[in-house]
Amino acid sequence: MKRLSPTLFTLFLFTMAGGCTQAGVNIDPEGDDDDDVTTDVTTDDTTDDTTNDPDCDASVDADNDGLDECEELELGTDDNNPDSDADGFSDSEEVDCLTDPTDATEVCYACGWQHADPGGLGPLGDEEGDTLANMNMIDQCGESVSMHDFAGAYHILFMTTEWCGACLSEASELRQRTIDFVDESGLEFSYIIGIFQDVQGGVPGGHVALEYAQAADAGRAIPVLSDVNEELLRATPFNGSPLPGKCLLSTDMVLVDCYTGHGDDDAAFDWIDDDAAP
Ligand SMILES: [Ca+2]
Ligand SMILES: [Ca+2]
Ligand SMILES: [Ca+2]
Ligand SMILES: [Ca+2]
Repeated sequence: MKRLSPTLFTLFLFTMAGGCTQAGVNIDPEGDDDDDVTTDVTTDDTTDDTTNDPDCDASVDADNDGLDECEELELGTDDNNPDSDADGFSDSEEVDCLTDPTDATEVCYACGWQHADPGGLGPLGDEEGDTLANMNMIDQCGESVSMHDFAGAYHILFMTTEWCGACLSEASELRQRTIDFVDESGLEFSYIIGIFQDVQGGVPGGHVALEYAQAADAGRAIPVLSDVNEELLRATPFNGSPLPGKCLLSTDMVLVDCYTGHGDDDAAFDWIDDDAAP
């Protein structure tokens, strides 16, 4: 069940309402001898046409950023600049990753995760039925990631240490398990690997996430997060043993079911299928 992002939803409504693609039917509705159709092509004539606004052309993408003139008008972006706020991410990349393409302080995650936190998730807690705390951990791209940005999709949080060899063997299967379940169900799902101890049993540094992602062949298909602030065990019913710990997360980041040990997680996948069924 994929949700339309607020921006895309706005665009969707905008498009359904006819957008701004129609040339004016009545070229001079005010009777002021002002030929709106021709003057509005280059000026934002907000006091004149509001319903038949010819200020944009949905067939034109002059800056080749993947957004047409009308989408850019709606978003407030520059249709002659592929990166309107000059933050290094194109206007359409920012639409896809749910950041503001007109605000340079909002940028996409380097690993490509969406900023999907709807805000206000809760009530927070560490027991089943509670909403998982909005922890910050370091991902395999070296960036701090807020947990609630993974809202909107289903997840299984796979909690392990760097030193657990059997856990790494299972972690190496998680990318394929994710692909298989997504293909079969059509749902948005991913494992999230959370590492709460390094190879010496200490607090993991941020670099551990990248090393573990490489060892587990996770690429950027699965978030691999280093629990640099020691929050993970406090945020879930899992006390660190036996390994690995797992928590099924709903699309609202609720801790649905937490359990331990190796396995194929079929019960969790069945729950997701049932939850998503109409
Ligand atoms: Ca464009
Ligand atoms: Ca643009
Ligand atoms: Ca940008
Ligand atoms: Ca931005």
